[in-house]
Amino acid sequence: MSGPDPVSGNPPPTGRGADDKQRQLDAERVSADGAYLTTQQGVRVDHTDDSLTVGERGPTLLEDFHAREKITHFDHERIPERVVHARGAGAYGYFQPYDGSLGEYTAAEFLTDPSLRTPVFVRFSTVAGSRGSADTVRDVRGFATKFYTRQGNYDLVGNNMPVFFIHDGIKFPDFVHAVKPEPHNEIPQAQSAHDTLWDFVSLQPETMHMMMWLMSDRALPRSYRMMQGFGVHTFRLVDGDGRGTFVKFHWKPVLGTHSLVWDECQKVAGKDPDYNRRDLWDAIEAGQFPEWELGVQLVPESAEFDFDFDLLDATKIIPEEEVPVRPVGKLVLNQNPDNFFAETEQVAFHTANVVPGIDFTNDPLLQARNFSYLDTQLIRLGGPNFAQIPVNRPVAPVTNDQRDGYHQSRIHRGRTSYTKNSLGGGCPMTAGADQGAFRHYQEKVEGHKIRARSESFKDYYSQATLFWNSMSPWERQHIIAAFRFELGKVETVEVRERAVAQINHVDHDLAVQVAEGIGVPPPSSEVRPNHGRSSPALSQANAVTGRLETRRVAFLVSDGVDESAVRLISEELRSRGAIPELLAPTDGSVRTSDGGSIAVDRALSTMASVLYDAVYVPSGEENLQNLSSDGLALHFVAESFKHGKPLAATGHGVALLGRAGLVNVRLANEGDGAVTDQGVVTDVDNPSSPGVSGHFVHALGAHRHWERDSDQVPA
Ligand code: HDE
Repeated sequence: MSGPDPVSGNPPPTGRGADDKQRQLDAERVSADGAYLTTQQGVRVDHTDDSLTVGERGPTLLEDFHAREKITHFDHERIPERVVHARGAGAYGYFQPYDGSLGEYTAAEFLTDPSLRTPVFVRFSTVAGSRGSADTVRDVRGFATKFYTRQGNYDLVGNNMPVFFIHDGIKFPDFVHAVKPEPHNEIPQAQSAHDTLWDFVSLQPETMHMMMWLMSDRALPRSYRMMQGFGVHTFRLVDGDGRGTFVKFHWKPVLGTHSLVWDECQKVAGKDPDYNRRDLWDAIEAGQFPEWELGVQLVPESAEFDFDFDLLDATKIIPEEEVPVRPVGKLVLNQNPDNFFAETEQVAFHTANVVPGIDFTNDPLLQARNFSYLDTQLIRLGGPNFAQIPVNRPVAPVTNDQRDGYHQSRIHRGRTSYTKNSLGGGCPMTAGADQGAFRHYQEKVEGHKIRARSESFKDYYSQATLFWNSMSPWERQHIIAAFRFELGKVETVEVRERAVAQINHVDHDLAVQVAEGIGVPPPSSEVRPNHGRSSPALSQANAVTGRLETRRVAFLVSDGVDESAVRLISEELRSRGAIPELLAPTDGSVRTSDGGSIAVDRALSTMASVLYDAVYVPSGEENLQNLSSDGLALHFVAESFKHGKPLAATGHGVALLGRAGLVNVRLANEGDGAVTDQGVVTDVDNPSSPGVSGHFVHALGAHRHWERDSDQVPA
């Protein structure tokens, strides 16, 4: 791609060399196309399969520099994985503000100049699992963005939940030790459902708000592209005159916020452990670029104490109904990395990477993070020069007197590496605010040195109750089921009981239902009356957008399928950006009812319903006979139904839904045209029913259909 946009002057949106960062990376990108195999010293190699030995059966010689170098390099290929957020996936893109309106609050150019497209790298992650763990575990997701701004790198290192488990970073090692696999046997991997986590939780009531989020569907995102992001802490915007405004950052996905169900997640973890990683990669490769809107909640400093919680407490949200989220710009991810290790593994985010116009608050969790990230990266990336790794390098010029150390790759010229100097002409010079220097926000603070937490942090339950009150009926059912699952895996009865006692502070009815599911005595009475307040913005039921882009729809086909039905529905879905795939008992092609043939995308045995958003069974008498005797096809339909997914069937295909054991749902009969009930769309009379495609599109746009009562469906 080349040439700026003639109207905006912006670089083209995607492709090599598309922006300052990509141009910088291009200089580092290498390829083996047409090249000879060489040693690290550039010497060409003629043979790399046999070591240099004495005779054909003799010992290997020490002088075989090629073999030694090859093996030695291999021996050193691993670096420590991240102590948390070890498993992740990343992509490049850009951020662009909508207008200059934030200029009133911040000097940060990338947030206020609508003509600027700032290059970014974003890494999504799970928290507890190790690098090779599955994507679809119950966990928080990291959402870390590095903005390569012209004023230096700014990192917004957020999560997909707006609160955190603890108030103060000093407890972070305790929390992480509790949630990670237990130390004696390193079990369980990437799971919170075990004794040590719940032991910790039951003894640290400040975790309860976050535990509500963790037990909700937010912990099971359908896609990284369909989850919100949050900066979590209250940060500070600072204008050109040094005036501050409190700010909370939000990312809202354009495709809506959607989740999987727990049973599905567990199955996906086996069928495709790379589910979320693959989804991100495939969408970008297909040109369906993920997008989020950046929003801010702004609070004037004069209003710092107007809330019934402390703005410095990261276990609290500012309800959107109290302070609306103001949309300020768009994030687009449009390029996959070339090399996972070089880019996604070596990227180093740090909350203290700020640019003029953005500053910290005294949130004790944030303060600890400002220490931790650089510290951990010194060991993870092997020394103090990791900012020179291509993915980490700013596009802003870097000049300072920091020298030497492992992996120094720059050649600093000149005699001086100190400030002040005269021999180097006084360079590099310090800048004033007029030359774009970062000036720390001048906050007046005073107090005694103490180890104590302010009383204003100590309401542990009100917002946990707010979250519970804001959930739709189906979201509540999922939360109850999650608590029952997690605590049902806890072996120590006292820990189960203590956890239920904590839940009783959130809501009595919830605690009773959890207790009944895990065989401990339900709490006899309410300890805190439910305040009855709710925040509709917290419910995912209110985050449905009706958009179909990138939704995967399985078509169950076999010999004798009605081709016109397949074509009609697949064209309708494709026109809306969804992805139809034909699954058949074997790969290759199937014979159609009119004697033609259509290509199959995948064999049924290589896929599963849990890897699709919806399923369609087309007409064809022989197709129905084939699929009715195929356990995989019947299971596919039943499982899709159980997981609330939209289903469609036309002509003979409708009978397959009945045979798969769908219950409490109305299927079309002879003579009643297109019928839709609880996201199941059928038409017996018209194999290529336009009515079906319209209803199906609608059902798919709703994501899932939780109104179904499908507990009896065996899948
Ligand atoms: Fe992190 N966190 N964290 N964290 N965190 C790390 O940094 C830490 C916290 C988050 O994709 C580590 O380079 C402390 C909150 C993300 O590379 C480490 C505390 C939030 C990522 C670290 C927190 C996060 C990390 C591990 C409590 C959401 C992955 C390796 C004070 C707002 C970034 C590394 C990536 C990674 C420390 C709490 C988000 C050890 C001490 C709150 C998204 O430095």
